[in-house]
Amino acid sequence: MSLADRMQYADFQSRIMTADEAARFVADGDIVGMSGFTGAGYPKVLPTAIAARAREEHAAGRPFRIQVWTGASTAPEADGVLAEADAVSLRLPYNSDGATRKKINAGEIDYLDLHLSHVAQLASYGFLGHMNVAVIEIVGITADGLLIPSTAVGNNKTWLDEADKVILEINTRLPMSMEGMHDIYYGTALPPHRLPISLTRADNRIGIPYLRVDPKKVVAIVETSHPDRDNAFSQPDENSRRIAGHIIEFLQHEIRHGRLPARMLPIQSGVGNVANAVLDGLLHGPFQNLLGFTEVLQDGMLDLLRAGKMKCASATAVSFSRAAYEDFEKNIDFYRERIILRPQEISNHPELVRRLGVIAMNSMIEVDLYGHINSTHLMGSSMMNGIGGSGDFARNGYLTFFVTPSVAKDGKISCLVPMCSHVDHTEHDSQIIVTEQGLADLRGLSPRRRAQVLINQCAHPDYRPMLQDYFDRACKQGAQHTPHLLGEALSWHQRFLETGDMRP
Ligand code: 0RQ
Repeated sequence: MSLADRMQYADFQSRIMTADEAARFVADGDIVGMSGFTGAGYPKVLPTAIAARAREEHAAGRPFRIQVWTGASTAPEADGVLAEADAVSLRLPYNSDGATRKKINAGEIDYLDLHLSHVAQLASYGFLGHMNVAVIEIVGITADGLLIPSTAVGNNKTWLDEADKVILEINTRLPMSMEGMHDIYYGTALPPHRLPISLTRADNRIGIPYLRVDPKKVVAIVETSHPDRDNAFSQPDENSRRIAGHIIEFLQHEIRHGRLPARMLPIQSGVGNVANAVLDGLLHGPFQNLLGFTEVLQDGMLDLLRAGKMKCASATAVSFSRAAYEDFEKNIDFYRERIILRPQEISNHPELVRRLGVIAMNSMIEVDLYGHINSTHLMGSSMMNGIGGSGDFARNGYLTFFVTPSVAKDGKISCLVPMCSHVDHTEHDSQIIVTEQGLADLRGLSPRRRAQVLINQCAHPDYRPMLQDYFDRACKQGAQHTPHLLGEALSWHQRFLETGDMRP
């Protein structure tokens, strides 16, 4: 379908222009809110045009750097091109782009790593500064001037409300027939006027299928026809399959003991290969009529929907491999009935996650003997991606799983360590830890008991004696409630930095 067919609001005709022309509306120092969430729905051509603009300004000896706020991660053609042009001064709230990560870790880009459910309200409260421009990908505009969202909703509603100027990228490659899949909730007034959110099931709709924009703010409309990034997955490996097996066995055990309803509760699944393997495990597991209440809908959830094992999935974005995207597009009428894409302040809303009783499953980098979780930093200081939605779901879920292979880098790193080198989720928020070795159910356990269960169930055999030795000595040497040897607690990380291996 051509741009003319997708742009049915006559008033905007005169605002159609090239990306280079539209980039002129962005100035040095601006706060720019972009669409995009886990490699979907990000602007495809404006970032390159803004990057070119930055290079031009730099060559003329003038400064040009902007703040880039998104929903979550984008792609090399958004984050990557801007970082490479030194066009970004600050980035929030989540990033997985390599070029941007490098600059964040070098201290060249300021990075705010935020809970994804918090971002829209922090922006509306005015805590982060005033947004100058929003650059939002959509698939079309109705005759009434309503915007049909694309493959990610993220923070688009808030960016459109908050920004002074709006640039719309209409993506002619994505299906217009996504119309009706989205549920945009406009009930989040500022406190003290905020009301309870009337969503009582993961498959409820409580909003409208369109984004609103004040037509006076729209300064440019640009066409693009690039697909979303290919979010390819590797086939589940042996470790991922074992982790998935432990989780499914545990869920069945909980149902047998009456602690989990037999019809199950809505499922949240984080990003990455392990998370996808767990979904693959559910595909072959015994559960029927599942609901998804998650932030990103990956290939694995699409498989569950297609197989009829999952009735409906609520998320803020899809993040598919090329093959899964093709299936999504071909069977869009089927999926439109079964997928609901919402703003991330709703998909990840802590009160909804708690009330709906979501089963949260997220990957981590490391866990320590007492159940503190590091989701974001390698060896204490190097930022990997960000906390994303893991805290929104883990803190509030009915059951909270954190998963990881027991070792990384061919066994040179233990993912169960005496003390985490960085903490994103504390012992108060973690419940069930799973590695390929086994599952540690930490519910109801005091710190010392947690440590022993984690060593027994989750440690890799190469590291189990080292962990036991540390814990035994910590318990003897003047230990109190949470036994530690402070001089040694981070020595495994230090050894890795010095020798390339945590083992002596
Ligand atoms: O390094 O890429 O150099 O090989 O970390 O590890 O095992 O491939 O794990 O892709 O599932 O990502 C936590 C990063 C896991 C991700 C994290 C090294 C390892 C490898 C990646 P290489 P894997 P995954 C929903 C929820 C936070 C946000 C979140 C993440 C690389 O899941 O970003 O949960 N989560 N959001 O070798 C040093 C360790 C290590 C280690 C692994 N202990 N020390 N390096 N690695 N363990 C989504 C959103 O919120 C948007």
